Amino acid sequence: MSVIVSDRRTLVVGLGKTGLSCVRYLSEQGRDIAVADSRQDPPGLQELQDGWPDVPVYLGEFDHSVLAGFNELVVSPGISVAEPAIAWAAANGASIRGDIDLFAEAADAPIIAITGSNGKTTVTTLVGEMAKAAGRNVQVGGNIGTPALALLGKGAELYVLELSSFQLETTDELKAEVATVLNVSDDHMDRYPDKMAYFQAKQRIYRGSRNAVVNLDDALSTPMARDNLRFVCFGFNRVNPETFSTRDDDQGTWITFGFDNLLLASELQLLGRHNISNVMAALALGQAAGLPMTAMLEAARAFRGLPHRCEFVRNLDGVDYINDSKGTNVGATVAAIESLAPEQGKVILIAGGDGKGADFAPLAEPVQCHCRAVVLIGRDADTIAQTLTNDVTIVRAESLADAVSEARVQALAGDRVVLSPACASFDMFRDYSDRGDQFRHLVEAL
Ligand code: UMA
Ligand code: ADP
Repeated sequence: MSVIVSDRRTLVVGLGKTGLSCVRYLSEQGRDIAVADSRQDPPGLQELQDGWPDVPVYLGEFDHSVLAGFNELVVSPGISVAEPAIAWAAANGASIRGDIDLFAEAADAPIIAITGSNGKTTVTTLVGEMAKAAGRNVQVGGNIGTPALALLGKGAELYVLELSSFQLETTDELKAEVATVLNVSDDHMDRYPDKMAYFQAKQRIYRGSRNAVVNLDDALSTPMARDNLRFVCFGFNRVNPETFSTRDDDQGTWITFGFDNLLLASELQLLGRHNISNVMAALALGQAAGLPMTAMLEAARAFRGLPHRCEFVRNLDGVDYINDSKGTNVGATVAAIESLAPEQGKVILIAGGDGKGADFAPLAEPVQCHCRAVVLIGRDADTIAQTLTNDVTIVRAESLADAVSEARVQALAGDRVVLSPACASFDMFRDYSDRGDQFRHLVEAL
């Protein structure tokens, strides 16, 4: 096969939200581009044909002879760089990049970059609220929904980016003002060969960063390479200079910085201990980026949390019903069980779905300690059941409606029914928000 490579030809791989944002950005730069998507009818096709009719599009299985004509591939996060066709192009000299890499080159204001297995969206949103409270023009995006490149050109004084491991795979050097890996627990094990590969993708967020926000309660949060990085730390019960932490006294649990009390956890509107950790992380990120403390604390007090994340739905017959549909991995569900277990009662957990290849073993102990019953739905119900002990009642349900009815039967006054599936939703629902909305409607109808 003869390969003709012109000066700089770029293939945008993927025609979802990210792909379209790359097409828009690269076209504005006057670059010679084409688009490929492995699907026959990708979501952005119509918009591409309307907006950029001259851009060539290759649909269907990636073809080596097409890829060979490009010396740069800008790959969407939904496609692994280990995908054989992408790996082939890389081995044949193409540079593999992503939208965050392009964004990093063009960004004209400091970047706060946030990754982690859990809490990304909560912390990203809260940091955005803190910056707004401080009167900054802040642009918030990335994995949270708006592609990073769509944030450019809006006069930002600060960017706040939620980044997934998928996006970080193709990010060479972000040069963030401040970056964090909030925590690491198993997720996306259907995409990575092992935990190390997932961890290494997350660690790329620190490349070229000036400040690192480090979670002292999770060793995997610490940057592997420390060159010239200033650390701001957070963690429970570690009152120290330059550290965001907590201290308990007769008024309750204080969030602290250094030796100063900042606010009481009871002033927050968020449920759960993990959300205290998220608030500490947000304060640390904001402080490292120069946001004033008073505005940050005001925003933390006002923040009501996000739907589908430990969200209170209703109390019926003395039982709280909680929607944690965004608990799509084991770490999130462990946090939900431990945070939401009532002092007097127990948790009735509704879990199950598509486990993405996860090891469910870490659920066994919290379930044993805090759950009265577990109601299982979805594809991986049996796999989860095998990891739980016999001491807790396990019930299978065919549908979410059956699961909610069954949970009501199992619950006693003082208990909490918690939907926190530890799994993705795609085997039974459109997405996690569809699952959470259906749960809320079912519970409201009880
Ligand atoms: N796909 C193909 N063939 C292709 C290209 C994509 O089959 O050639 C599939 C992917 O496997 C995936 C779907 O299409 O199933 C979407 O992939 P995409 O890369 O086109 O996704 P975008 O629409 O660009 O959305 C992406 C993020 N999606 C993913 O990483 C899968 C969005 O995060 C993000 O909001 C958006 O960019 C803007 O930055 C979503 C997500 O699920 C919410 N993220 C994962 C998570 O949070 O767990 C990582
Ligand atoms: P992400 O964007 O990383 O998925 P979210 O803020 O959307 O994070 O929360 C996802 C899930 O993780 C929810 O179930 C939420 O209750 C749980 N969660 C949030 N913060 C944490 C944390 N710090 N540790 C563990 N679980 C968390």
